[in-house]
Amino acid sequence: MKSKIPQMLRLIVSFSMAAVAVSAHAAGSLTIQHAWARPTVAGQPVAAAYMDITSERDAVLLELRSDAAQAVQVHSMSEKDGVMRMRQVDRVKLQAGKPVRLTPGGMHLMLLDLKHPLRVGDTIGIDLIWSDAAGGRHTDHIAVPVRTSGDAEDTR
Ligand SMILES: [Cu+2]
Repeated sequence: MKSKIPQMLRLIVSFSMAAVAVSAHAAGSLTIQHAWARPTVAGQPVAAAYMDITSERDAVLLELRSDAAQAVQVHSMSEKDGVMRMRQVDRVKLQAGKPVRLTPGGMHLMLLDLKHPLRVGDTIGIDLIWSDAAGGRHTDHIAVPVRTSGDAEDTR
């Protein structure tokens, strides 16, 4: 009988650890705010989209998809010799609790090869595929309104 007690304790410990792991998994998530995409000019196959992304835990944005475009990239902006240049960013690090702001003039999403022109009032879907330190792969789907300006630009 005595020898069974440590065994039971081990079981209880492993059960409670499993419970912690599950709840941490469920709690980790992305918060996306102020998402919007610009309407396209006729004939333009690309559009920019903006949003604030905050992760509860350290995470990495791996990939983006949209129902409105063949491809979605993250671009950074830099100025060189008076010319603004865009460069693709492969993986965006999301530090726990620190918002990554995608804004006009800064880092932004680029929707490439649009399947149809984006008009004010439209809503497009964007999937954010990200992974956390534990290696889990998650997908967040968001609905992004097409509008001519962000809803919170003035407060930034
Ligand atoms: Cu761009």
